[in-house]
Amino acid sequence: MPLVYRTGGESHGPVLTALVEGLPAGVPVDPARIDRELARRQQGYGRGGRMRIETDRVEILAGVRWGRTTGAPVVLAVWNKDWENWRRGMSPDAADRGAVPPVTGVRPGHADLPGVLKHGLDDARDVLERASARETAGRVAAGAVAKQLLEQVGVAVGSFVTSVGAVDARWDEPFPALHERAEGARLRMPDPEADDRAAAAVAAAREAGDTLGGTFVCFARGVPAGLGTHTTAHGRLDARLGAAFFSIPAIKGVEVGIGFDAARRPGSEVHDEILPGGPGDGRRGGVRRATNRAGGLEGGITNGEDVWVRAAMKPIPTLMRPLRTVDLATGRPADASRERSDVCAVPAASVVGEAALAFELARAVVDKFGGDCLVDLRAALDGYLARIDRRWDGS
Ligand code: EPS
Repeated sequence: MPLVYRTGGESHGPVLTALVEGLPAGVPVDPARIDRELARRQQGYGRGGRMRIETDRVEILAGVRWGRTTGAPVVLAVWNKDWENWRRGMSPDAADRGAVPPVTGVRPGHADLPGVLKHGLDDARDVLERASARETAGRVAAGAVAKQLLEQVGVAVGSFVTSVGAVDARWDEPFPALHERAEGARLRMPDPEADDRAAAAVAAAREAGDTLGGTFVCFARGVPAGLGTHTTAHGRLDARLGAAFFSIPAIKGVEVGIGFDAARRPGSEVHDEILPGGPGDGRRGGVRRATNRAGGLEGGITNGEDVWVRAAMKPIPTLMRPLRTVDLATGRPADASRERSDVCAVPAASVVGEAALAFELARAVVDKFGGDCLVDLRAALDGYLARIDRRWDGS
């Protein structure tokens, strides 16, 4: 059974949910670990007032007993505190219709306009409540469970921010060190000087009623060679990662490894030379690479190097100094609607990206090594690693 997740819930509804299906039985699930990921998603300089209202915590409703998965679907809930202020505005009861005014100043860059056109609506709130990146709390909860599965097979996931607006960070060290430094930074930048300049840029954008996007890197270490496949279009792991990252709200670009930069260089400066390996290189099939520009993927298959993806987030479309739009109700020129929002959510997006990467890798692990129970999965992994590591000794 494939590992999949689905989310439900609105930004100002009672709850955000995630249902994770296809997890092997026996995976340790610690709710405190999920809460830690939810808290990381709430951080970052430039978040709006909502993050002061919410303290996201998971409630596990199904599929986990005495700290371990049972093999049944895992159902996760993150309750919205702000729901108290929206009981009638977001009520399912027809009697509450009209309790809050409709949103008609559709925002350029948001799902507002295409959403109302597509679904035949006249209030953009019916769209924005679901399009809101608040939904990513559910994804991060699901990703936190995937991370706990990955940990059981020796895979760790991290991230850091590489740019905010026009401010670029330096990131020329091993990924784990960059991740560690990002954890303490205001904008998850591993370069303290750039982090300061980025914070100043966010403050200036706020002052100007504007917003800022940026780029971030997500990586996974300890990934065994052989996840994904070259044999089908949909099974190529880079295709799956691309879809997963593009599904994060506001993501407009995704690169695997050096991505677009590879197109500018000759092959000799792109491809990662294969060298004899040493102790600890078993997950790479007993070899190692001189570089990792491919982002750990060749032919849609992991090669045992760190898998790394870089994504570009556009600036959030809710501007306090609004852009021009056409009012849905009148058809007349108007200012785009304004509501409480973030000036910059790139640090949060990088945490959401970790969840996306973790989930796709967990899915690929379950695809390859089996999803009924963790004991069988690990036995299959161990047997496989022994085989790829033994290739050179003739056995
Ligand atoms: C978000 C919660 C939202 C926004 C943001 C992400 O809270 P509210 O809309 O109540 O202020 O801060 O949503 C958007 C950027 C958006 O475009 O909708 C969250 O929990 O991440």
